[in-house]
Amino acid sequence: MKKWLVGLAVVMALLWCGSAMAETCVPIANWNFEDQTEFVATGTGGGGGQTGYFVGAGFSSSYTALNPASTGSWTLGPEKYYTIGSNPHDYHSAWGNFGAYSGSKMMIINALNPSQTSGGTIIWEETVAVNPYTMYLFSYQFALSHPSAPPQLRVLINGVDVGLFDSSDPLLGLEVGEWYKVPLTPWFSYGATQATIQLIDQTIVAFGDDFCIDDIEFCMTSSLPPGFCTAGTELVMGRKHVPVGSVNILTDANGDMFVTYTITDPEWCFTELHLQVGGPFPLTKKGNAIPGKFEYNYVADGCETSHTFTIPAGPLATANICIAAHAALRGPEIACPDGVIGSCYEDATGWGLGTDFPGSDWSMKFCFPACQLPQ
Ligand SMILES: [Ca+2]
Ligand SMILES: [Ca+2]
Repeated sequence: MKKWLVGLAVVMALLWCGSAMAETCVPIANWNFEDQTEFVATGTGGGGGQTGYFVGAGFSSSYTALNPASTGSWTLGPEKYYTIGSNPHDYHSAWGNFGAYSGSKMMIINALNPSQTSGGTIIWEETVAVNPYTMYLFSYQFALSHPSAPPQLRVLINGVDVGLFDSSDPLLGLEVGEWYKVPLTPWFSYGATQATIQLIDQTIVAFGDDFCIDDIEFCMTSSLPPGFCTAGTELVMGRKHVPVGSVNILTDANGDMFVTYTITDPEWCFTELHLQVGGPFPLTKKGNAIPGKFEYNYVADGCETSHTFTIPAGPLATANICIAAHAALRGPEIACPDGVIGSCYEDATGWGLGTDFPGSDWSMKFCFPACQLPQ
């Protein structure tokens, strides 16, 4: 292949990756209500139908669950009830006659009234595993089953309010039975490894406030929210700069910074980390960095492969930032010297790859432009 053709192919590949990345949202969960079929009845509800619980529903709710088999003109008449059914009209004669967004089932809800806020207000709740310092998007399909009091629905993730959907917005002009995809709500996980997602109604009236949801989705995306930015470098070992992992820096919209060390070489881990963000860097008279005097320090529980430091926002966030990231590395087990009892390992020094301090050792710092923070 001619050289310029190769070049063109590379450029095309990069462009392709760029556009694909921008739209990537890898589903980690999709709740379409198709699998929740088995219902265990434990009582009789205020509308005459059976109440109880769904087996393996995969979510929880503070609302009373109605048996989908308990169809009738008013079985979902009592407030703070829900079922998983195929048509809201099957459970309330005043509700719209329409089908699920996906498949044949949806969550059909008669939201709570003002006297029912005790015992929880959660319509739907689920906890899923997430990756730390990763962006997620949450969304769901919504349809009114009665025209009165279109609800305002709020999403909480790990107890934090992440978004409000107002189905009464006249610009939407939603009609009964019209499915609408609620705009994607971005959520950043920070250090969390789990996300507890809660959907609540905050309209809280008896007449109306009746609706259905389907295809709840929560997915991971490579995009970052506005005001966030990232930087990073390799974590290298020894004077020969052998790569063993990475040092990644994430700055959020508040200017808080998260510095994550990750070891990717399976033979190595770290026992201690020392981090200095911004100068002045503690140096010997000869100009070598003194990691033991850095501002941020971490002693591993034995030997670890990942750790994140949280650096609160400060004046640093307005300029170029320099970071010195040191790691005490431990490698493969080796024979112990005579007289030493126990386990012995190869050890080495690691630094975030950058430019050398003036001294003769190979201690380094690396610099990157600060985020442009919103004013
Ligand atoms: Ca469905
Ligand atoms: Ca109602």
